[in-house]
This record gives sequence, structure tokens and C-alpha cells, in this order.
Amino acid sequence: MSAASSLPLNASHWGAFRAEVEGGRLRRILPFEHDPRPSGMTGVWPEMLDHPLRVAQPVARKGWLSGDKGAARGEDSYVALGWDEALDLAAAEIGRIRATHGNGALFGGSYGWSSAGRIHHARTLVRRFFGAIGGHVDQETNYSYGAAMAFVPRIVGRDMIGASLTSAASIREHCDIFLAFGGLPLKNWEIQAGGVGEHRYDSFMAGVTGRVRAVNISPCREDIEEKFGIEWLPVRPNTDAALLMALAQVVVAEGKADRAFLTSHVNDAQPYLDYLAGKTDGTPKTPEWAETITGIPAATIRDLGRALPGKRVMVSLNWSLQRARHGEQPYWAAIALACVLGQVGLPGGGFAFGYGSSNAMGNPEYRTPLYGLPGIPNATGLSIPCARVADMLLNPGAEYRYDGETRVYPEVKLVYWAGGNPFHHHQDLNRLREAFRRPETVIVNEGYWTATARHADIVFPATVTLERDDIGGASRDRYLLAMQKLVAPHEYARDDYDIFAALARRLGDAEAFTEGRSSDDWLDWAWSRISTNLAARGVNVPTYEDFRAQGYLAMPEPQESYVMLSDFRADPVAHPLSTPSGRIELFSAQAAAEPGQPGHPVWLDPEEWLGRATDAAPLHLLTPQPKRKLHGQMDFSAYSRAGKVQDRELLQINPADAAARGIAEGDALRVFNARGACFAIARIDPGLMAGVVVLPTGATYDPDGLTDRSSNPNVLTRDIGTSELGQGCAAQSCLVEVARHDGPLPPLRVTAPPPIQAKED
Ligand SMILES: Nc1nc2c(c(=O)[nH]1)N[C@H]1C(S)=C(S)[C@@H](COP(=O)(O)OP(=O)(O)OC[C@H]3O[C@@H](n4cnc5c(=O)[nH]c(N)nc54)[C@H](O)[C@@H]3O)O[C@H]1N2
Ligand SMILES: Nc1nc2c(c(=O)[nH]1)N[C@H]1C(S)=C(S)[C@@H](COP(=O)(O)OP(=O)(O)OC[C@H]3O[C@@H](n4cnc5c(=O)[nH]c(N)nc54)[C@H](O)[C@@H]3O)O[C@H]1N2
Ligand SMILES: [Mo]
Repeated sequence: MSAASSLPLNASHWGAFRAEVEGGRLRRILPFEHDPRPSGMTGVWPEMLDHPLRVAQPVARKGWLSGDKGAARGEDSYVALGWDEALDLAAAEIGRIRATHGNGALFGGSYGWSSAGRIHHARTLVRRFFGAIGGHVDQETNYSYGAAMAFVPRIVGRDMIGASLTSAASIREHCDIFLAFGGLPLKNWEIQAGGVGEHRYDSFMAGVTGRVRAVNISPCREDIEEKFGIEWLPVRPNTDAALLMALAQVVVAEGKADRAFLTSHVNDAQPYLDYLAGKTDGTPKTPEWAETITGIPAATIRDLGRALPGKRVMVSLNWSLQRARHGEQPYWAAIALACVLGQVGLPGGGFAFGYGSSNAMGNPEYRTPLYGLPGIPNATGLSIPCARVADMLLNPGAEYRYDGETRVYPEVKLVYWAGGNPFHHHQDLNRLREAFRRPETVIVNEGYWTATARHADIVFPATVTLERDDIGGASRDRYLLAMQKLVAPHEYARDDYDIFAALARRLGDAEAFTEGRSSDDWLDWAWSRISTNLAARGVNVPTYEDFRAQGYLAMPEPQESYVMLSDFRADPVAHPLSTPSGRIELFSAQAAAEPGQPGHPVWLDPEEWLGRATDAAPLHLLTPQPKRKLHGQMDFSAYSRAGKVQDRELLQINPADAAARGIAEGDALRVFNARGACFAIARIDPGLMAGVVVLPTGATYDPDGLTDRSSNPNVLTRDIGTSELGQGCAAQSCLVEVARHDGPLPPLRVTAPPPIQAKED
């Protein structure tokens, strides 16, 4: 055993690591010895553990203490409190609202990427806490692929993202053409929910280069690194559905559609085929039609369409494509193209969502056993699609359509957030700010002074993973990870588990939340389940102590390469899908019930896209995941800041668009539209389509009126659901203008905690 591998292990969503601790302080991070390509983010921990932006003690907002009803939220100073006093205040407030308005007035908002460990997983704890005290308004789906999560199961009967994708081995061996919509960006493979043992980007890319013809279909060339020599087909943002339709139209019109597959495995392909042929609306969905929408020459589309029949084709779409208005449609159109080509369920072929979105997509199913605290049913039965949070707060009692139902927004009086950052992740942050002024009370558990903590009335200082024992891992990763407490909690920070247990005790519901267990007891509980699960699979299970001493446990290597939907392909009668027809629905009665939806895949105008560019907002803004951080986390680490200039994020802009605005490389920029404005630094990129600008997410919102002093693109994005079908986040449909900013950049306020007064006794 080398010296490094005898050091204690811990893990984050960006990777497992070993830690050198000296005198109770974290000295150094070493990458996990089995990780072939560790993320640069792993090194942030020594700096982030005792960062000046850590929340040090419980605090309450001054205005809230004097009954301002939320007016100064986001602008106020705080008063430091002792733990008992803060817990008493919070519990009394939760109890008061529960007694006055019922549990349906309590919103347990905790969407977000908290700890990789399962026992201290904040979202599970929020839900369990509210379950224990009688229920709350919950959130469903996610920001990552919310539209697909709600809609795709209606079409193919399963969550095709949570389930395994056709394995990388199957692609390597069988695929001829890999259509990579949104590319395969290396940066996204740094991350995997639950903790990464192995970053396997290199081996995945080895499989889609070489023999396979891969095409990067994206506005942005660098969505696949140039060194891979992969073809680049620039497409206007939000128009992939039109391209997919034209490719299908070419195949059908040339008599190459797999009619047998469309008959045996598809429910009613005819309305879609009629739509492609122009029989329903007089417009055949030809390459010439798609050229006007996508910006891709018709001849290029026709050549690509002609190349597909007879080949093993994988139609791969990133999650970003559905994070747009009518984002359900490109996914449905991709499923339809795979059906027209008869590729679904064949080795190395078919459709897939997310190969370019997260580490380990295409890994075999390791079935790594992971157990978080069990859920307690939510007695109110209330929940909203998570991306509709501002709508809910602004429009209590209003009706909305979602997933084939009419629902009503509840009237929320108290918001509790732990393990997420809506002032990072939500769209139109100035609108969210308005919405966050509505509830009577906002409580947040956070490790850092994020923009969300700054909009709370009570902030509880939460520990971070390095301050707790836990077990992490991901079902598609080879390693179960023993996450070990390395240092004592920062200042007065406590575990979310202990915070919720203390609140439940004050509310008279302690037993329901804890079942008499401490978090260490729950770890033992989890380990015994893990051991039983693994023993049943014939794995030689170590003792808990040995597992912790080693730091990890490798799962047995699955034997076969996996092919998504192969059972259904082989026998659709014996293995029907759980759709109304048991087959792939290219016609869906549920979709047809919504206004403007014909019931088959359809090109719908996303309202804010290059086809509707205006003089005031002529550029399409894309806001992808950041390279040097996980969302808003670590924004103030030296690692993240090394990717910025003057503490602002870089905005990619095409040379022609820059020249037209007198913008040179490195210039400070103002990015704006009618919703808001923020600042960025110009990075001129000929590998970006003209008319498109790219500003990644993650900068800490630092509002000054409607302007963010920093670079958070969510002051610009539109807060609207993808459609009634999925009500997902539609951040990628956004028009803006960019101008050179010649004056000095405004100083940032969010680099230090808000003013906190010592308590007056
Ligand atoms: N414009 C635009 N917006 C987007 C996207 C986009 O593409 N474009 N992408 C969306 C997507 S896919 C996502 S997933 C969201 C991500 O949005 P979030 O998940 O909300 O973003 P994070 O910054 O990861 O927030 C997690 C927070 O949890 C805190 N935390 C970590 N561990 C703990 C813990 O143990 N306890 C507690 N109490 N807190 C903890 C961290 O400090 C951090 O502030 O953003 C969405 N927003
Ligand atoms: N480093 C890092 N990696 C991450 C994360 C992070 O915060 N940091 N977050 C993780 C999370 S939570 C998630 S959900 C995934 C998200 O995974 P994705 O949603 O796939 O990631 P994005 O970066 O939003 O988008 C990927 C690329 O899609 C392209 N694109 C955007 N819109 C369009 C379009 O309309 N058409 C086409 N053809 N291409 C388009 C953009 O050029 C962008 O670079 O990433 C994960 N990986
Ligand atoms: Mo995500």
C-alpha cells in the first residue's frame, strides 16, 4: 500500500480524494488513486473549508426580527444568535404557520446539489423532516432534465435518463454514426451526482472516435475538443427538432424508412409521417425548410440524411437541448428519427439522452448499493415542478397545466431551503427576488454565504462533507466510497441532520424524524443494508472498519455490454413499454390534449431564438454549466477565479459579432435585455456560431437594481416552463444584447459575508 492510499478518503460530486490532515487542519488533497482523470476542482477543499464566506454561526435578519414581512430580504444585515435561540425561533415560526395555515403553507425547497454522501443528503433530510411534521409543499422533477423527466416516460414508458444508457462498449463495437447533439463536452464529465470514483471521459471518447463517424451538432465547436478531429455541424440554438425532422423526412421520402419497425414497435406513426410530408400543414419538412430554421445548408442536411439508412446510428442529445422552450420536442423528434431508421434497441444504435452531460453515462450498471434515510410520505400530497417556484410564490391559487393535469399553486407562507441555491439555479433572478419577498419567513441551511442565504431570514450554518462521516457513490460508478470526517466543523456549523432533529424535537415530532437514531446510527443502518445487498450478489463484504480503512469498495465488473430497450426490441409483446399503447408513442393523446400540440413531434417557435431576434436583443444567449466549478459552488475559490478576468466570467462571442460592436478580446462587457443586465469579459471565439453568445452559469448574484454586478446569466434568462407537457427549466431560450463597458466595473459586494451584529444582551 502506498502512502497516499493509506490516507483517509472523502468525496464530492467532482471526485473522490485522499486528504492529508495535520494538527486538525486539512493540508493537502491527493486524487483518488483509481481515478484515471481526476478533476482540477478537487483541489479547492483546503481553501474552501475555512473560507471567509463560510457561515460561522446561526443568524437572523434584522428586518425580519422587527416584523418587516420580507421587505428588506436580500438587502439587510443580520444578528448573530446562539443555537438554542435560533432553533427556538425557527421552530416557533414553523409551528405558528403550521397551526395558522396548515402544512400546505410550508414549502420544503431543497432542489440542488448538496453533499455527495447519502446519509447527510440535504434534500432527503428536508423531505424527511417535513414528512415527520405532517407534510409540506414538495418539488418534483429537476432543472437538469425536468422536461424530459416528465414527458419522455409518456413516449417510451421509462425515464430514459435515470435508466442505463446503451453502454460505451456497445457503441465502440457496433455504432457507425454517432450524432452528438450538444457535443460531448469534457467539462460535464468532471461531475457525477453522488461522488465520482473514476472519470472515464477518455475511454468513452476512444470509443466514439476511430471507426465511428461522430458529428458534433452544436453552436459551439468546443463542445468536442478539436484534438478528436470530429466533424462540426453548427446549428442555431433551439432548432435541433427541425434538423431531426428534416433528417427523418429525407429518409422517409427516399423510401428508406424501416416500415416494419414503425408497424411493430410504434403507436401510430402515420400522423407524424403525414406532418413530415406536409400533408397536415402544407409544409413538407424538407432540408430546405430546415435550412431556414437551423441555419444549416439544405445540401448538408440532405447528405447527412442520406448517409444514415443502412448504418448503425446513435442519435445522442445532451440534456441542455431540452432546457429550452418546447424542449420536449427535440427529444421526441430524436426518438422518432431512431424509429424511422429502425435503430431502437440495437447494439450501438437508437437514441440516448445525456452522453455529453455527466460522467459515466454509458458505463455499465454497477448497481452500487446506496441508501439514504427512508422517506416519510408527504401527507399534504402537494408538490410543484421545481422550476415553477417563482410562479408559485407570485401566483398563489392560480391554475396551471402540467403532465396532463390542471393543478393549483398552493399559498406558501414559509420557505425552507437546504442543499440548493435557487439564486444560482433559477431563471429571471430579479423576478425570483420579488417572489422571495412574498413568504412570511425564509429559512436556509448553508455552508456558505450564497445569494440564497443572503435572501433568508434565519440562516443555520451547515457542515460540509469533510466535516462528517458518510457513504457516497453513484450507481454507474465502480466504487462505493467511505467518506470520512477529516476536520472538526467550522466555527459553530452543525450537520443538517442535527438541525432538523433539533427542530423536530421542538415541534414534538422528534421520534418520527430520528427513529431514535443519531446520524452515526443511520450510517450503521445503511452499512447493514449495503452488506446484505452485496452478500446476496456473492460479493465478499468487508467489515465496516475495513471498508473505512481502505476508503472504498470496488463493485464486481458487470459482464455484458448493455443495450437500452433491447428486450422491447426483441419482443414488444412480451416486453411492452408502460405507455398507453405498450409501444413507442409517436402519437400521444396526452400531448394532443394541450393547446397548440398536434400530438406528434412538432416544430414550435421557442419565442426567444434567432428566428425572432430583435434590434434590442439580437443575440441568442446560451448558459451552459461552468468549467471550473459545480454550479455556484466554489465560485470564490482560487481555482474558479483563475478562469475569470477582473472577477467576471468570460463571454464567448463570434469575431463578426464582436467587430460589429467594437469589442476586442478581454474587453469588459455589459450583457442585457429587458429583464436585467450583468457584466462579463469578451472571449472572441471563431468556433462559436455567429449570432450566439455563451456565458456559463455559476457567478454569485450581486444585485444592484435589475443589474447583477457580477456575471450571473440568470438575470437575463426567461422564467417560463418548457411547455405544459414538462414545465421544465427553459433557460436556453434567451435573447440579449452585448455592449462594451468602458467605465470601471462595479465593486462586488458578495465577496464578504453580509453585515452581522454581535447579539446585544
Ligand atoms: N441559466 C441556467 N441556469 C441553470 C442551468 C443552466 O443550464 N442554465 N442549469 C440548471 C441545473 S441543470 C442545475 S442542476 C441547477 C443547479 O443548481 P443548484 O444545485 O442549486 O446549485 P449549487 O450551486 O450546486 O447549489 C448547491 C448548494 O448546496 C450547498 N451545500 C452543499 N453541501 C451542503 C450540505 O451538506 N448542506 C447544506 N445545507 N447545503 C449544502 C452548497 O454550498 C450550494 O450552495 O442549476 C440550474 N440552473
Ligand atoms: N464542470 C461542470 N460539469 C457539470 C456541471 C457543472 O456545474 N460543472 N453540472 C452538471 C449538471 S447538474 C448537469 S444537469 C449537466 C448538464 O449537462 P448539459 O445540459 O448537457 O450541459 P450544458 O453545459 O448546459 O450544455 C452542453 C452544451 O450544449 C450546447 N447547447 C446548448 N443549447 C443547445 C441547442 O439548442 N442545440 C445544440 N445542438 N446544442 C446546444 C452548448 O453549447 C453546451 O456547451 O452537467 C453536469 N456537469
Ligand atoms: Mo443539473
